[in-house]
Amino acid sequence: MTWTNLARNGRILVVDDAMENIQILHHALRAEHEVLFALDGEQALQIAREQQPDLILLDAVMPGMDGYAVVAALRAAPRLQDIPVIFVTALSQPEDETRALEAGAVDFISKPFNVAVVRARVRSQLTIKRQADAMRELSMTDGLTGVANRRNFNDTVDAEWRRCARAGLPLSLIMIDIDHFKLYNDHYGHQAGDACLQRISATMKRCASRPQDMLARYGGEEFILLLPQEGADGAEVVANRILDEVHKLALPHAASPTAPIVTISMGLATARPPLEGNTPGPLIRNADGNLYRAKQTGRDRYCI
Ligand code: GH3
Ligand code: MG
Ligand code: MG
Ligand code: MG
Repeated sequence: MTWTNLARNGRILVVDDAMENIQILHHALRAEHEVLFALDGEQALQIAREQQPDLILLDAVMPGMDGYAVVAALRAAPRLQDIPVIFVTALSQPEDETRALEAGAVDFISKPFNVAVVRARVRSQLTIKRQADAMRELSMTDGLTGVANRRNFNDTVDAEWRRCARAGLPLSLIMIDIDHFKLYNDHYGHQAGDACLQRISATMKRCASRPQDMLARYGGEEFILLLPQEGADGAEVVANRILDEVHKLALPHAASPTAPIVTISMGLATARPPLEGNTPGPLIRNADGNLYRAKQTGRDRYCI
């Protein structure tokens, strides 16, 4: 099996203060999985943050931060809280197991263990993790266009707002609406309308490609682009790029009074540091108001 296949079968972090225990688990799992290891709790958290394992096998009794403290720290960290943890420990009393499950572990294996049973339990947790990941991805994605959905946008914009506020950085939004899209559907049919939404959103997505940028479908034919750490000038650069690229797409729109091709209108809004208030609500309303002006003043343009 190649390394890529191993990664596909799951990346497992083994945490134990005794190297020989790590070696036993590594030996048991390495044929099917990519195995990382840590010798104490602090190191485990650091590797978990850096490597995002799919599963953690965790010793309970370790000097310093013990397994229970590690689970508690994982459950409290937004980026780590969904990583399942199986305790693998010499402890074997019902109260040890209960305490581990209550702290947030998904399973509890007492030593000495049977290697085949460990492998089977690992596989089963990885399958559950994969399904949960797929569900989460689905719940955050718009089914038609594959871009983020509105709920995902709402969560992300709140988090980015707080991040930019803390860091003293600006945050920009571009609200986007396709021009005369009702006429497009009436003329070409709803299926062609769907295909048009897919083409336009894919094009717009390419225009804002920094990792923190997010394009979301906000409503039917309305999109919103989140540009954290971007000031007004940068947002205008992106808006001009989107206008150009949508023009270049040149999707015919014979029924449009604006142009013979599909066009879009945009409203830009930027919050300059220091970001005030706890929520980006007023900024979204500002972008929406500017989109309205872009529509009123002739469409196929952006307003600031
Ligand atoms: P304006 O230039 O003022 O934005 O005009 P418009 O016709 O685009 O605006 P309006 O809000 O009147 O119409 C939006 C249209 O978008 C109506 C609706 O049928 C269509 N629409 C919304 N969601 C979808 C979708 O998922 N697929 C398709 N094909 N059409 C959609
Ligand atoms: Mg130990
Ligand atoms: Mg429209
Ligand atoms: Mg609309």
